[in-house]
Amino acid sequence: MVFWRKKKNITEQDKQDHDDRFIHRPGDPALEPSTEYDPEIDASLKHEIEDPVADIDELEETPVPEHTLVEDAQESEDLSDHTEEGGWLSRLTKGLAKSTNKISQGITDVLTKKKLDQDMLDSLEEVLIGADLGPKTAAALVADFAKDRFGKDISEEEVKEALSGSISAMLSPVAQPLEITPPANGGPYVILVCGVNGVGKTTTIGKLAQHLKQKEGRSVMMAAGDTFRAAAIEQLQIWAERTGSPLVTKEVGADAAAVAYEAYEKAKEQGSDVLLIDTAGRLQNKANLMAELEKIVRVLKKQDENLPHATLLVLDATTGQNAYSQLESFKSMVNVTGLVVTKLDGSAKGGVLVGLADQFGVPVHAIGIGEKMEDMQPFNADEYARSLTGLNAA
Ligand SMILES: Nc1nc2c(ncn2[C@@H]2O[C@H](COP(=O)(O)OP(=O)(O)O)[C@@H](O)[C@H]2O)c(=O)[nH]1
Ligand SMILES: [Mg+2]
Repeated sequence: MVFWRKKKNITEQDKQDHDDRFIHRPGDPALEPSTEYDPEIDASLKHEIEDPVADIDELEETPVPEHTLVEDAQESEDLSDHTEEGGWLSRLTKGLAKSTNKISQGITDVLTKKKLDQDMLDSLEEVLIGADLGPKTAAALVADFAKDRFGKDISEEEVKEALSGSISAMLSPVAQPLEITPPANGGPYVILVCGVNGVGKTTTIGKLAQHLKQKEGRSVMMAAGDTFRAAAIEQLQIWAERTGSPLVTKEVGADAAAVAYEAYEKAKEQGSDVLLIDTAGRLQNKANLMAELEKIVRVLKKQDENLPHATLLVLDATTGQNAYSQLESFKSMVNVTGLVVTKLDGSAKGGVLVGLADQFGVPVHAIGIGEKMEDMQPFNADEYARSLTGLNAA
């Protein structure tokens, strides 16, 4: 028997006790989240369970572990589309405005002469590099553009159309929506969400849950695998309540792999369609982060070797070139199956997505253009390319 099933009839008092312990109550100083990283506290709290698999077996003999399940998380907030007039496309275009302006203005500045010459091509390449597409991708796009046009008359519109077409062709192979397929072995479809601190993992989980529930009619459970700070758990709790998704948490400093394990068992028991697992991105160094992620994956695989079904890496577009090294780094730690690129609204670095697509070929499932629940959409190559090059007027 699995350990958390030991206590079958969880009473209201049990729930209250758990809540009192783990849920942040504003005004209770003891529960105020610490924003400082304290290695001593970390060392004392983290990785208490060295080998989670062995310990999980041991736990079968122990009383109910400390975890909170927000059952049937209250009525979810209004999940209707808050999209303002004009819908997603105009919001995408608005969100990408900074990136678009950079590229658009660059193209205007480049077209000083009528006929396309080498100077103009060099300047165009610089514009694209400046828009964070990366030197390799910029060179490829410019070469593609120059092919049949060198020495010929050229207009601004033509440059935009041509670039948009080439960019769209680069993006098309990676523009793959996240497809949830019911696992052959039963249980929930498990999605592990990773990325460095602050990129938007927790927010993305909230947006994903909303999308899966509202647009696809699926039931979702969440797991608070970022056990590093109380605030991280509370933040996910807010998203759980907002989207009406049950959430499995443990105390701050608990083993993230144990959270994932419990959540999987719980999701299976409750018949949830999808389990979204949040993770920490702030561990002191790459070795610790890698150890934690590997442990989560190892524990999940003990349950079913196909777990996790998807491993999403969240990348923050505002970090520009840094996103490339983050992808490389995470690819060496986990089997990244897809990307979500966030904060495209806040930066002029929207081109980073084109470079990532061109150089890594990892599927891009969705993009984030704001902090709200509805500010995420599946990634569409053509829409993105046209917005980026200024062809979709705001
Ligand atoms: N402008 C903007 N902000 C975002 C987006 N996604 C997340 N954020 C914000 O980025 C900050 C960090 O997000 P969070 O989900 O806590 O990141 P985590 O540390 O990776 O879990 C929060 O203030 C979010 O509201 C986005 O697409 N656009
Ligand atoms: Mg987080």
